[in-house]
Amino acid sequence: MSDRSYRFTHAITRKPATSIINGLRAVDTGTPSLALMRQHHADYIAALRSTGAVIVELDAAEAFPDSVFVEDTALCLPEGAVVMRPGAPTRLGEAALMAPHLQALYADVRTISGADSFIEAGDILTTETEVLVGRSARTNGAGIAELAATIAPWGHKVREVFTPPGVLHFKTDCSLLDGETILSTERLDASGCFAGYRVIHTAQGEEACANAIRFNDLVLMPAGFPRTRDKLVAAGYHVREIGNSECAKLDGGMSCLSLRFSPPV
Ligand code: CIR
Repeated sequence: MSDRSYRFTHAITRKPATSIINGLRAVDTGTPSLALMRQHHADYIAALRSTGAVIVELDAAEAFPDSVFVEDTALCLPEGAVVMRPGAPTRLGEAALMAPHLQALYADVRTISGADSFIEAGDILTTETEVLVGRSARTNGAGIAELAATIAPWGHKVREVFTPPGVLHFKTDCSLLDGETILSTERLDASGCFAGYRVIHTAQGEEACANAIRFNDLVLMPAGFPRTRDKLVAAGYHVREIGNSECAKLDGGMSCLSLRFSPPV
């Protein structure tokens, strides 16, 4: 089996803006500390870089409070990139801001452009064999259909799945660990969407750590979830825990903070 769904030569990140205190959140659990978030962000970038990848660090974009969560702006595949059309009105402009950085690395950059199409890449999980897209409050049927038509010529199959009610994004509740293994909350796995994959469940009460990333040899997961960490270590993964207390106040996790890809050489 190939490993292009988790081996990457590049990542793009964006520095947190001071306006992050106005970022979107489902429940207000307090104002994030920018200083601590910057420290966590630096640890995150250092972990990505330690795998040998090139990390592009973009300047903060003050006009967009949630712009540190770059993942939602694009889907990066081996053949090309697709600029998303975020369903959160305050985030719509973030996608266009990302486009030139993708065009610098990819010859083929497409854009979701239908007036009725909405899609955020936090709802997209790319495995070795398919692209799963969760319909959510941010991602609708028109967005999924437009993405499917856009990437079909590159040989990618989209499968529509559901994001559990009250959960921000599909990947809030799951992550790819390797070509055949998914980390998932029990509530998401219960929907049957991972039939055919090996699934490792987050420990009871630790659902908030389901948003992890496999990046080359590392699995980056939020710090503070010891039972799930121990399960991943026991399964043979090289786990790196990263502080996520401040991004968590804005419903953000490990995947949201980067675009991960290997542009065609
Ligand atoms: C939002 O609500 O859009 C941000 N506060 C959090 C985005 C997290 N992104 C992600 O899960 N991919």
